[in-house]
Amino acid sequence: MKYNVAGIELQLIQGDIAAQEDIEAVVNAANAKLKIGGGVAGAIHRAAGPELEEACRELAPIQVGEAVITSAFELPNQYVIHTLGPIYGQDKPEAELLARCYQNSLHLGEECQLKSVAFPAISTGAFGYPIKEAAEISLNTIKEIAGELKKIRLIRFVLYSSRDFNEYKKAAEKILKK
Ligand code: AR6
Repeated sequence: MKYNVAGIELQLIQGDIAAQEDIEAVVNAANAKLKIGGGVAGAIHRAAGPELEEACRELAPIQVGEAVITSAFELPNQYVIHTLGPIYGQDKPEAELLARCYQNSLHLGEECQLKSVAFPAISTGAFGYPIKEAAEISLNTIKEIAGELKKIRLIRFVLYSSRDFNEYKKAAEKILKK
């Protein structure tokens, strides 16, 4: 699925965040220590190789909502942007903290002159954020800041399951087609 948000192409696909060959930076749903972990962080670190954890060491720990950038090593991308999402029901205000992950990741991408960034659905796995709410927050945040982005021309959401992909599609029809 493709949408146009203030001149930026926003794509929704079902797939693996570690297999996005045509994207400059992929976003990692990281843990505070920037260690390997499960889910997205596991897939990204396994594909990038041990040098990624090494590069992360001097940047850790990060705060909820913060984003930092490293090289992507063996991944087919140039960079990994690591962001720490809120744990649902624990880190508050959770909607604002989740929005900050997207804002800070995109602003960092912009500072690094990137044209394309791919996101997973941050916080919706181990951190328990309901996918419908998380989809709406992420798309509304992008809609709000799209006009400030001058370099980034492609934002892709890589959703792991068909259920998550369908939730994103519903949210995008509601938020981006108005
Ligand atoms: N590609 C795209 N999406 C994926 C992939 C993949 N390869 N694998 C899982 N997802 P999670 P969080 C989906 O748990 O909730 C880690 O252990 C998954 O189905 O990766 O922010 C870290 O170390 C879900 O929808 O991230 C942290 O401790 C979404 O990506 C903690 O989990 C996010 O799931 C972070 O939790």
